[in-house]
Amino acid sequence: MQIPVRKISPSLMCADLLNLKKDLDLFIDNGIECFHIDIMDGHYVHNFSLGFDFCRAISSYTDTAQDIHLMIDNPEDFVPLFARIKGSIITFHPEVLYHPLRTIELIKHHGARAGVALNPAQTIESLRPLLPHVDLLCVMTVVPGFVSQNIIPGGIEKLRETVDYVRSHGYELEIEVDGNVSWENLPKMRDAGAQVFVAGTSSIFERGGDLQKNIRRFRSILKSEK
Ligand code: S6P
Ligand code: MG
Repeated sequence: MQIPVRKISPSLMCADLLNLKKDLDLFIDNGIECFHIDIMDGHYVHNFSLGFDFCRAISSYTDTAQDIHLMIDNPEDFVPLFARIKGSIITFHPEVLYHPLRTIELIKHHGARAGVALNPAQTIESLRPLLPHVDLLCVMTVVPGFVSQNIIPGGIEKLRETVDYVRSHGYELEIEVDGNVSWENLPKMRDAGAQVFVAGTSSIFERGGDLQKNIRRFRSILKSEK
């Protein structure tokens, strides 16, 4: 199987919303592959972030794919809404559902690609029945809900073991890593075999940083080999 190119997925929750257009233009000019959009409901996680109107506004401005991360209860209720975003991949947390396979089907039925997230408290084996049916596995290396957290203890090892498990079983899906993808952790996450990297406050959007320089720096780390 050919491993796809490594992708940057900037977490727009971490962007300066008062300067969003400037940042979007920079990302688009740099050929960014997708935008990571965190959706929270105040129930599944104790926070609120972005919403459907935000996705729609981005979609009216650019065709860049949206990597929509639903950290919400009852994700199936909102699939038809988010699937309206062209080129979207919709990732949900399967532990909130009795019948996650139905939600995967629903996402596909509405024309989007489907992803599932692996919580720090879950093992990859628990998601095994879902893996043949999804396009993306999002490995969380922080507990979902907030930006600027430290990686969970053993996060890199868990990512590596997860990648090895998925590849050794031959599942053809992209593996994303989300949470504290920092300058320090990024090379280790790359070497562990992740393919899509959620870039937030600990790298691309670091406080006082230069976004253009940070995009180049991120890319050059992704292009280097082990
Ligand atoms: C966390 C969320 C993530 C964050 C990302 C922020 O609940 O799902 O996508 O936006 O982790 O990046 P950083 O570098 O601040 O951890
Ligand atoms: Mg996320």
